[in-house]
Amino acid sequence: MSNPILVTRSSMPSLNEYVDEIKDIFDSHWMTNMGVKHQELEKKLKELLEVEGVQLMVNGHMALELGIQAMNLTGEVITTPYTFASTTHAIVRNGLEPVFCDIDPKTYTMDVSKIEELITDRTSAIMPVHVYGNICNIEEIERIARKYSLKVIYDAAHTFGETYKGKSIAQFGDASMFSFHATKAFNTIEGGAVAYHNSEYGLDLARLKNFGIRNEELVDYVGSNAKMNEFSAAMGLCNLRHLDEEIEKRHKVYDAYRSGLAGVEGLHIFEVQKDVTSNYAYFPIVVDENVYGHTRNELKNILEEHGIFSRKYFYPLTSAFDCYHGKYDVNKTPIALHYSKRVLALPMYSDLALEDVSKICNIIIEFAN
Ligand code: T4K
Repeated sequence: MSNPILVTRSSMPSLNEYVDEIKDIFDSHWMTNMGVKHQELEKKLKELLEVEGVQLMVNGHMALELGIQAMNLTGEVITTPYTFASTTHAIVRNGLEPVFCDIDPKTYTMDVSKIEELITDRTSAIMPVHVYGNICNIEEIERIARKYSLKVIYDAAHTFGETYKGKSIAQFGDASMFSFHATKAFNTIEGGAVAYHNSEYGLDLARLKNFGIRNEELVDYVGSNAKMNEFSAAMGLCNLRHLDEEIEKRHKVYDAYRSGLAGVEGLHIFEVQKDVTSNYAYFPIVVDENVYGHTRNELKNILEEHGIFSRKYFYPLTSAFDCYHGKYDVNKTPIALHYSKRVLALPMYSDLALEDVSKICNIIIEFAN
């Protein structure tokens, strides 16, 4: 293969479409601070996500940090270690204690049967993650949250555009955070959002992303600066026009992988869950080395020798990060630990040629014992 194939490749509109979209920014010289592009994108996302409100942010991580801050949480937050650094860091950077729940071996989202045993009188919220395109057991999380009066904020970084039982994924929980990073199925270059149902909460978020400023003379929150700029919002407006097409192309890549890898013993592929419309954000496989004949790391290396760059999303568990100095015991989440050592995200993006998918599949098949 001549050109390397990376784990993903940003989707972009045509240059002309983007230039058209940013022309009025050059006319007005209004580049940030909730300008017209920002307002228009928020309005469009609110409609698409079918929620009371959406606050755009500079990235998904700040959306998560401020989403938590606006909830005035205290003590402990039950979450998952099987995620990107952002989820756990957002809890810790809010002065809260993450309490790690193990994952479900089918979806790699939080194992809801293990949540209640982790609840203490210090627990204030649950922060589950919809992993890849797999969504959490929403009904059970809602039941538990109601029973113990806990807030629920979903890390929905991977699931923009998905629906569950015909409803937008953003309708569940008190709030959901989405990432619009360059590597996501929908991107604003860098960007993110919090979607919510309570307008008071939305007002707090709007202030928090703008230094806590209420008006010219009143600053009554210790806020941050997390405003999305107009060029990012313009990219979002362009990409939103192509969202359906983007997901459809990813769907074709997903189908090509599925048929290409069907029957390879020792590899697990995720099926789209019942009642879910997927955005096909990632294509993870799970390698059982005893059956496949090679470890996940060996497979990653052989792919690299062919110029194909996969990623270990998610390894290591966030609870094992050096910055936490061994504070959390990874053995308390054995299922998450097990799969973090075996999962490999293969290249996935809308422009990935189907013949490249078949080459990748053939390398994986030939490498199997
Ligand atoms: N929660 C969860 C569950 C998340 O997965 C994430 C982000 C967040 C929260 C936080 O959201 P943000 O604050 O990021 O909005 C990438 C992304 O940077 C990150 O957004 C994402 N999750 C994570 C799963 O993946 P890296 O370190 O793997 O990215 P990087 O730079 O290695 O890029 C991967 C590939 O993407 C490259 O090999 C090529 C391609 N690429 C990359 C960039 C930057 C492009 O085609 N264009 C680009 O501009 O983290």
